[in-house]
Amino acid sequence: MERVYIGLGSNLAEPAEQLRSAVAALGQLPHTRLVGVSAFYQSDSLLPGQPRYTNAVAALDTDLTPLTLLDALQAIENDQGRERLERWGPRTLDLDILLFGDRLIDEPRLKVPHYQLQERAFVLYPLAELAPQDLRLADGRTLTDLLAACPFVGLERLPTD
Ligand code: PH2
Ligand code: MG
Ligand code: MG
Repeated sequence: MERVYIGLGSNLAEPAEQLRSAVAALGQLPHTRLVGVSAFYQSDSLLPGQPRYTNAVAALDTDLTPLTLLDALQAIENDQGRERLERWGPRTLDLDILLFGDRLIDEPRLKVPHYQLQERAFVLYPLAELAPQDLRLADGRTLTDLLAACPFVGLERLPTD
């Protein structure tokens, strides 16, 4: 089994509900165990003029291959009404593979680590709730280093229930 971190995001159609449904679906994936889910965080979209996003991170242990997991995540996105009209358009559900063990993956369909992991507070702070602070990326930087370079600005951590 390998530890995988998934970024969840939604800015359409009751985002928190979308994330809760997605977490339930992640818990049903074959050959996979859902290990943890962060709190939900709200923030403005990186692209102006879109509704605010709700984001979270989930930790999985899986025996699936990266591309099989990607297929399964895209099936969950589609089940929850994801329409792929424009790159970076608003979406009911976005499931991104952030980290897959310590693998570096550079395939047309999948790049891991996720390319903007380092700069995105809405990824790093929920990730830090689940991952060890000494988690190290391929460039040698730890999660602690990344957090220090990425202030907790514009994020609202929602109360957990
Ligand atoms: N995802 C995007 C574009 N902008 N902004 C926030 N706050 N959260 C996201 O997940 C997000 C975004 C495209 O994937
Ligand atoms: Mg994304
Ligand atoms: Mg995506």
